This record gives sequence, C-alpha cells and structure tokens, in this order.
Amino acid sequence: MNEIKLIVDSSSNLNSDLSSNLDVVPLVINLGNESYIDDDQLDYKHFLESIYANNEKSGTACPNLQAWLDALTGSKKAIILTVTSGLSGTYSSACQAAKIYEEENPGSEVLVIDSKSAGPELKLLIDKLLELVQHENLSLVREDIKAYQEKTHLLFSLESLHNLAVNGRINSAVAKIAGMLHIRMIGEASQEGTLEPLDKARGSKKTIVSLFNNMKKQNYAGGKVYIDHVANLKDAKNLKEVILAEFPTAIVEIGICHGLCSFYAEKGGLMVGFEG
Ligand code: X90
Repeated sequence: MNEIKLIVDSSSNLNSDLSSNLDVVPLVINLGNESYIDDDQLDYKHFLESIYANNEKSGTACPNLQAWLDALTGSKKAIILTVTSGLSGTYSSACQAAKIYEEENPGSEVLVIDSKSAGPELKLLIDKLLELVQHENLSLVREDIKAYQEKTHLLFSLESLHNLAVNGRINSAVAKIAGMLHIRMIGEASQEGTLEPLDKARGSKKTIVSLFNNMKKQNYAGGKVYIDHVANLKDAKNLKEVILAEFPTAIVEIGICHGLCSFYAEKGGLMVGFEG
C-alpha cells in the first residue's frame, strides 16, 4: 500500500481503487433540475439517455472544498491530479483545499497537479504516479511527472460541440464548427490545456485515419494508449486495430467515458490519451 495518497477527479474516467490508495472525487452534472454525481454509483445507461433527451439548461460543477478535504482525510502526504485548469475551476478548488488541509494538519504535504487535459491522458499520468510514489518523495515526483507530461498527449474526435459551446468551454470560432452535421471535429488538448481543433472528417474511417496521423505527428511510436469512448466501442476498436497494425507490441486499452466526459464529448465521442 502506498504511503502517498493519490486523488484524481472523475474527468479521468477512473474508479476509486482502495488497494492502490487511489480516490476519485466526482464532478457534478446538472441536467434541468436533476443533479448527477459522477461517481461509481452513477447509473450510466440512464444518465446517457438523459443527456440525449435533455432540452433544458445543463451544466457541470467542479468538486467542492469538502469533497477534496474528505478525500485527503487521514493522509500525511497526498497528490491531487485534476482536469485542465484551462476549462475548469477544479484545479483551483483543489489548491484551496490543499492549503486548508496543510494548515489544519501540520506536517502534512499535498501536491496538486494540473493535468492540462481530461480523460485518458489522466489515466496515463495516474499510472506513472503510481510507479513514482513507490520510491520517491513529493518534490521528486513533481519533477518526474512534469517530464512525463511533456511526452503524453490527448486527441479526441467529437460529433457535437453543443455542450462545450453552451457552457463556454470553447471560443466562438471553434463553436461555429458545432453546427455542421455529420462532420466530426478532431482536436487536441493544447499546451495551455484548452481545446484546439486540428482537422475535420466525415465518417468513421476518415476520422480514425486523422486521429492516427495526428498521433504520429505528435511522435507516437508504439507507446501506451488509452481510448475512452461515449457509446462508440466500434470506432474505439477500429482505432485500436489501426494502431496495432503498425505497432503490434503497443499496449492499447479501451474504456468508457464516465459522466463528465460523456456530457462534454457527447455521443460518438472518442478521447485518446497516448505516450508520444
Ligand atoms: O464544471 C467544470 O468545472 C468541469 C468542466 C470540464 C470541461 C472539460 C471536460 C472535457 C471533456 C471533451 C473533449 C476534450 C477536450 C479537452 C481539452 C483539454 C471532454
């Protein structure tokens, strides 16, 4: 069991794992008058149907201070990894909570890391953090995870930008692409942790080719890949096949987007975190 507690928010599409001392803190999704907490209890099937059916005002909220403090309770050393500060207040609320926790618990130390990303890139960072905390102190972890972050990337393909646009997470130039039927936008998490469009494609096949080409542009050469999807296992599997055809020894794992990423990546969305 790690002595250092790892805490990540639910934008990571991960589940809490007691044996790794990993805790996932949920964001909240509001659809009309309903609030959905993005944790293990979320009835995902019902939630997805509710997103598709929703015509009312919807939005999301970052974890509150108490949620972080609850996750920190009992730990002497902890690391919190958050969704990009470029699109969410989550990082800032985690920093506030860390400060309060350190003040209330003299001798404790909390490192807060801004992933500048979302979804499966956080899975890569958590894998690396799980390795690093075995034999390093927090200041070394800070340096080493920073170096690893330089190598990891997030690409995605989105069939709709509606929820990103109405919630002000993309600028108006990007939002204009939102109206285009049957066109998928291929984009990346920028250095600043914002959504950067790279390409447009019609249909699955061209989308997958574009994703794979963009992976290679970012130096992908057979490293680890996590593909998270929103009700689109077919394209996730096809992308995996395309990757393995060229890099047969690559580790490529497919997972599903949890609530927060499903809300923003929307039906058909693919998120690809990889080592470049
Ligand atoms: O309410 C909040 O504070 C949460 C806001 C989170 C917004 C970002 C979630 C992104 C989910 C969409 C495609 C990937 C874009 C990533 C760019 C860095 C997935």
